[in-house]
Amino acid sequence: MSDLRVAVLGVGVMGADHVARITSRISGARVSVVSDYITEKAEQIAAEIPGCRAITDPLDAIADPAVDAVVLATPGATHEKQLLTCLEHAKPVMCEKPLTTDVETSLHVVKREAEVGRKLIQVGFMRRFDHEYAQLKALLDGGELGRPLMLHCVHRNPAVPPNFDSAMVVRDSLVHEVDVTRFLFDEEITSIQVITPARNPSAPEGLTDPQIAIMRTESGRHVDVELFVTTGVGYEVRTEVVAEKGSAMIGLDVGLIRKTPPAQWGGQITPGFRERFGRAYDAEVQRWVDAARRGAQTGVYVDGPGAWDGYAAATVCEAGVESLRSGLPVNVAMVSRESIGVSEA
Ligand code: ISE
Repeated sequence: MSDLRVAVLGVGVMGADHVARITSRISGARVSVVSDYITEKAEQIAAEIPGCRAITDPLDAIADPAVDAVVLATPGATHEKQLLTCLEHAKPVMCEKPLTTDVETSLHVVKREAEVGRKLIQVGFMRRFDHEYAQLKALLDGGELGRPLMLHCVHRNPAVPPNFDSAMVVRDSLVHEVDVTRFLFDEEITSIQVITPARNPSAPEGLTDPQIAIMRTESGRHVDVELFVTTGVGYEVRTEVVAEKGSAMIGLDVGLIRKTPPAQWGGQITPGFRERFGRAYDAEVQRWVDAARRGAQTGVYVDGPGAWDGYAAATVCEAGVESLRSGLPVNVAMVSRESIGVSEA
């Protein structure tokens, strides 16, 4: 089978990482096209990869005959059009979260994919590919802990880019715990409340940080998440499930522990999400490449969260942003899969 020829759209931090990953660590794929609104950046990257070209217009890049599949690492606001173009050309696409930036456009994409009749869209919720989350999921599914009841999460970033606003804490950071909740518990989130404790005086002006999100699922399970994106310390993502017959926690970041004079004890904290989830991104992209290559035989071009999961996350985040403004619990409004003809598989 020949290599999957991939167009990477958006070669900022995540896109450039994906180019490097596909070029050096992923088997069965190569980058044939790159595109970025900063043309020189795309041209510079293309020049370093044999057989790769830069194409300025992302929609032209998708349509190009030298492209079999697409990775979207462009800003969220451009995703809808790019995803619809991928569907129009029946090209498998791995889309960095968010699917789109609001519920209406996410639902439109889900419906369009259902009309096309092929699962072509995978959404980059990379935590599902992390070995610790996979272990936790297997433990819960194995039943040893009995019925899971609660999820306590911590999501701390050392810092965020200057454009990061209070709603992005929900849409960009909490969105991962939204997906983790749906992944671990296999059910939808029905309500969310975002409360705002005393503000970190070191947070940039206008950024409400920290925030606490409280969510409830269909069967009444409780989820709480501490979101603190300006700690100045390191990247800390912890997840603890409390179940009927015990509890389990991941994300303790216990690497090497050093004991040094005078009477000191300590180790290191992972600096950022690219380091913490680097192996998960590799696994995510490898599995997507394998599924896209097999797609013509199987009819399924993805292996992981799809457009429906992107839509579900968008509905919870929209309710979360509303709650952030009012301080009150907000019910999540989702259409049912059946009503729009979306199958489970
Ligand atoms: C960032 O966009 C990510 O996706 C990271 O995983 C998350 O931890 C961070 O808060 C987001 O800003």
